Amino acid sequence: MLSAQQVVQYHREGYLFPIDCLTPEEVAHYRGRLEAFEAEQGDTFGRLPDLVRSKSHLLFTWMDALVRHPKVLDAVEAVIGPNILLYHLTSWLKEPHDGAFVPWHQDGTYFGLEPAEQITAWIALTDATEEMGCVKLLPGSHAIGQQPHRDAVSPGNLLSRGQTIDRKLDYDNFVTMPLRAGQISLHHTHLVHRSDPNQTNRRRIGIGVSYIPTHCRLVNDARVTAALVRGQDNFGHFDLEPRPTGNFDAGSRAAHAASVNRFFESNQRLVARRASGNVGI
Ligand SMILES: O=C(O)CCC(=O)C(=O)O
Repeated sequence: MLSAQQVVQYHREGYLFPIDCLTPEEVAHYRGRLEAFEAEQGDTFGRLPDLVRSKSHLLFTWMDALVRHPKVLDAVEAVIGPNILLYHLTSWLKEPHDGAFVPWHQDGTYFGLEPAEQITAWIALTDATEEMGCVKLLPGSHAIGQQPHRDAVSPGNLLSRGQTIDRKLDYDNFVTMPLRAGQISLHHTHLVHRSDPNQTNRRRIGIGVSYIPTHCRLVNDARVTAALVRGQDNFGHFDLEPRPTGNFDAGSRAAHAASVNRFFESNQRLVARRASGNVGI
């Protein structure tokens, strides 16, 4: 799926885009399913609430299918090898002029994984232009390794802790990563990136999927869940997640709630260990 040159480029720059993956029919299907769910929830939910934004591959059979899309996994496999776990998933929704943004950060900050081989595939279910608030990044910044962040929750900040990198970098020299619906980008767990508000009258929808090779493990003493999406897991560092049997049915809601709670508890434990000096950064 990726050429040898593209893989070299990913390792050198910490990102790669655009990669054509979904057909227009597939984009319409997945966007349609997401918007049908939102409509069903009506005033109760409106936009996807925070918990449904996380790990929704456990809630919906169609999201489970999307994260296993062969073209997405082929691109990921070219970088991290054939045995692939899905560690986390976040739906990034920006409504017209809603002010939602993401500050400069590194994805690995609260993941607590080593080695640092986690890769995020950002799947565009709508166009994501600069005006719509696509991702911006600092090329090559993955090479600086994990940096300290401070939490800065504020209105519109889409990150769960509002975390932002606590270091002066050359923020003027960013690259903009626009995508068309159906394309994906890839970025490294340490790549410094951000995104600005959507200044258009169109929705911007991206599904950020964090994949890891099965040999990755958590550095804290928590045990969390992950989904085996390709190959086999000969390491057993994670409890494997069940695939949803329905859409937002009682069984998948229970499995989802348990996994999400364990994920955020583990993040919390990592923060505490860092505060007590137990983990480097
Ligand atoms: O979608 C966005 O605006 C931010 C995405 C992001 O931070 C990520 O995928 O890690």
